[in-house]
Amino acid sequence: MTIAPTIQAGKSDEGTDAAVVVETRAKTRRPPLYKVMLLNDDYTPMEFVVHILERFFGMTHAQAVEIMLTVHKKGLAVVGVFSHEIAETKVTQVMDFARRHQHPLQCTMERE
Ligand code: TYC
Repeated sequence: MTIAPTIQAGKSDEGTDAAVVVETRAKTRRPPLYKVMLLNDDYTPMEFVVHILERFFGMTHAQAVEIMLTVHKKGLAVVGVFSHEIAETKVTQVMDFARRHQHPLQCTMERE
């Protein structure tokens, strides 16, 4: 957190033009992050999910296989954490791609 000094003009009844430096704590708030998750289903082919993880989430083939198997066994997995806008884009890309290939794959986001 940075400290931003502000300058306040001296009050007129002080009979001086001296400036006063006031240390003010900057109110910076980190933007919220969102988990993007893939959900398991019984129909989407494993290779298709692996392809999605490589294509939209920049995973290596080995990483993608590992995460796909986690989703397959546990029911879901977090595949990335992003700003709201990027998370929404990822969800849309995955859902559009799955729909175009007629797979029921579901991708959702949730505030961290
Ligand atoms: N359960 C699917 C199968 O056995 C594979 C799968 C994995 C589907 C991950 C969706 O998000 C998913 N073909």
